[in-house]
Amino acid sequence: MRAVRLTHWGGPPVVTEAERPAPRGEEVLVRVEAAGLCGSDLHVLAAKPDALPYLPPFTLGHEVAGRVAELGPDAIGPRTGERVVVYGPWGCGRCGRCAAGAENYCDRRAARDEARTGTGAGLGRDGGLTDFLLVPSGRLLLPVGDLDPTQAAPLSDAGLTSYHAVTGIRPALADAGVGVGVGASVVVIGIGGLGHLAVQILRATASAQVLAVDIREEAIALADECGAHFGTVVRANTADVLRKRTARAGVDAVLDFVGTSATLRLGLSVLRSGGVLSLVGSGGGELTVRKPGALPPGLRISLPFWGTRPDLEQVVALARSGAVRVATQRFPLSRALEAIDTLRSGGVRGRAVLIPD
Ligand code: FEH
Ligand code: ZN
Ligand code: ZN
Repeated sequence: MRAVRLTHWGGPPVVTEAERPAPRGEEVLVRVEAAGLCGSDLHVLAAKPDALPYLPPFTLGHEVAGRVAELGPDAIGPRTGERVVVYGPWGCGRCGRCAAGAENYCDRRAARDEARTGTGAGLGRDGGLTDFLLVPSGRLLLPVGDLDPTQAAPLSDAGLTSYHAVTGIRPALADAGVGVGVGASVVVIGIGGLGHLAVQILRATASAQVLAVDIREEAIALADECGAHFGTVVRANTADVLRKRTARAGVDAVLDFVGTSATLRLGLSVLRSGGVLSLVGSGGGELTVRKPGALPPGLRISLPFWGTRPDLEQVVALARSGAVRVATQRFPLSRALEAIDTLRSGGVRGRAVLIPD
């Protein structure tokens, strides 16, 4: 089978021939039908030696959907032939967080990082840019019924991360409704693979006004298609424009899917007191947290990471209901290297999805 692998730190992705794995014990073999590309794949490819707790070589791809092809003798969960999406954060499976389905916040993560055994498919363990993916346990598989696999795969990362981030700002949206009855407002910064899904998830699960911001006109057009109430490319007066849309002292929550110092500054400049800033994007931006200082009183800052299995069940249900639709740009697996270059150059609209051809 083919596999797009990171063979050594700083090396280019390489398409190699690999043995089809044979599942043992609880393991489950999934025939990959679709695998999304993520900005984090680019971070993995660009990482300096020892920057990440992984040991190359391994196959890339942590956003995977397919059909169960073969079960280990002790496998639990979905049966052969079922279409599934792979829950990407592979925790220890036994701590309190994992037992609650929050393997993204596994209590043993530090020890597992220390061991450099990898934290999931394509993240130190062999991932889904291949024909067959070996998954440690059926607990990491979620049936998706007849959902198109090119829709299902991006839900396991872009959709799940966006849904989890929206869950984290719900308290601020609930607080917003107290008093004069003017609805809540949320600014979504960065309408890419995650941001366009966050707009849809907000429209499907909250009554808040959704204000979209990006540097690209085509991204604002996508936000509009996804149901944003308002969208603007970033300009010098963007903070004023956004504040004026809220009919009050500012917005209740900001979802920053870019995460640079500039987007963090913009987000902070439009938040009202007691608002929530959710830093999702890995842009490396910084902000100074100090009292006394310039931050809004009562500011709540959240750094959500990926999502829980219950979150994944919810976002898959939204997709199956038609409330969430992923904008995808499809590539055959044989053109994986081209897809990675297209993502790196900012040329992907929505989410890039690779399909074994
Ligand atoms: C995964 C692993 C490490 C960093 C970031 C990520 C995200 O892409 C998961 O959504
Ligand atoms: Zn990712
Ligand atoms: Zn755990």
